[in-house]
Amino acid sequence: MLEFPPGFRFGVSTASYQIEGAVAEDGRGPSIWDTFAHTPGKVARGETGDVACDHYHRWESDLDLIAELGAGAYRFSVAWPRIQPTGDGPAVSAGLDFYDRLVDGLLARGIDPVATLFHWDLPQALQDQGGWSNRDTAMRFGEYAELVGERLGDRVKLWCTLNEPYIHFALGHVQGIHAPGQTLPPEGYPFVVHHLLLAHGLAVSALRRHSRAPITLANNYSPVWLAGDTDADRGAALFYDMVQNHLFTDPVLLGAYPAGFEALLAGVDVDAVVMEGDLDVISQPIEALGVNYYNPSLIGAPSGEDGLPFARLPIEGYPQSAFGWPVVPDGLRELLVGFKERYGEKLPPIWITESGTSWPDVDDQFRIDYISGHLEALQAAMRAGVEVHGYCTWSLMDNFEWAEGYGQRFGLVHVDFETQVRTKRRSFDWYRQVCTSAAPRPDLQGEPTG
Ligand code: PNW
Repeated sequence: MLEFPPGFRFGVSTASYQIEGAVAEDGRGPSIWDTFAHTPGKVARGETGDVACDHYHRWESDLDLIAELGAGAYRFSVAWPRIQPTGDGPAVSAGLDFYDRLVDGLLARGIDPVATLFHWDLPQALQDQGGWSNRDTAMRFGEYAELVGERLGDRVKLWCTLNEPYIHFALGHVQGIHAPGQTLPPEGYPFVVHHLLLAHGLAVSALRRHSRAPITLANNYSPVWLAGDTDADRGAALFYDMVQNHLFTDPVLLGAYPAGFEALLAGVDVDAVVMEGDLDVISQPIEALGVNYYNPSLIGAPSGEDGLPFARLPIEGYPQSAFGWPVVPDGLRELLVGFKERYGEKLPPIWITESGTSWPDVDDQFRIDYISGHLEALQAAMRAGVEVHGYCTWSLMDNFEWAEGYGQRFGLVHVDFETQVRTKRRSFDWYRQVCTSAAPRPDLQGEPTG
């Protein structure tokens, strides 16, 4: 059986736009995901997050489900446009009230609130002013973090500033398949990357003023496998590893961009992007590193067709999720051990902030095997000396899976999107045993610094 050290948290993750619905209630402004989902051709079957899981109205019974699971932590995200409809100015109190009730509801059920400040739902008004291409957006994010910190800083037990800045950058600003749907020219890339990182740093400063809870960012990581042994293959794999695994991590943990960042500068003068003092803001100490892991990447020399400097090749010989993603639990061990080697003493304790799979059935042995395999890999990493403090599976319930709409089901709980009926999958009952067998939990810190 699986054994984890005392204090280890098992939990579940969700994100605001994917579950809340109620997109025009209580003063919420439009986000880039509202705009994108309502643009024909962007999301499968034209689906949107307008209603999603209707969690905004059903939060109490959803929290009861998390309590029934015996989870020790719940990672949710705060919708920036509920707090500041246009991304600046004073907070809408009804918006903060919603998360205030949610946090109290979690604490009342003995569940640690883990709050993410940005899970991709940027206020549309900020996008209209350039979004992450505009340095001001990072400044606005710092102010938003201050507002959330002020209200929730005494009770949140772990903060995540940004969710997956790499995916937001690559899918949203390079490939255009996520909001804001941009395919920027290469000289635009460094600005988006740097402003996201700066936003993280400014949010750390703001949260510190109101909370003693550990702070992290949650990146999507993928161990890189080499598809061939030519120099072109190796070069492509090194580049890919740099952008996905180190670009949004080295500046935070080491205070410097990784070697290879020059390749991304595309002729842009680095001083036009990185201002004096920025890397100090970005590299403030954080107490945890959030890891979202789904699968490895098999990388080879570019095919030339899509203009990318690498090719992502299909990984054969492993089970595949309904999404077509290969299931490679040992990739999690490989990734974490690699991080320990690269960052050494500078690697803070790890939180697995997402790990899960898309599988439609309610009788879902597939998801049970997925999670149990990944927990075993996590233990192997821990035996190899990696310090890990928590594991949150993605996701509590089926939800709006971005460009896939409601077509991919990542939940421990099945959702009927016609009726909003929640049905626990077999994996829910299995994961409950994992959660409830966890050793007693000493308190995480979460009091204000005053
Ligand atoms: C993450 N990819 O997104 C997100 O944090 C979640 O909101 C999402 O529901 C979950 O993983 C499952 O997809 C990703 O193409 C989206 O590699 C796309 C990719 C990875 C992660």
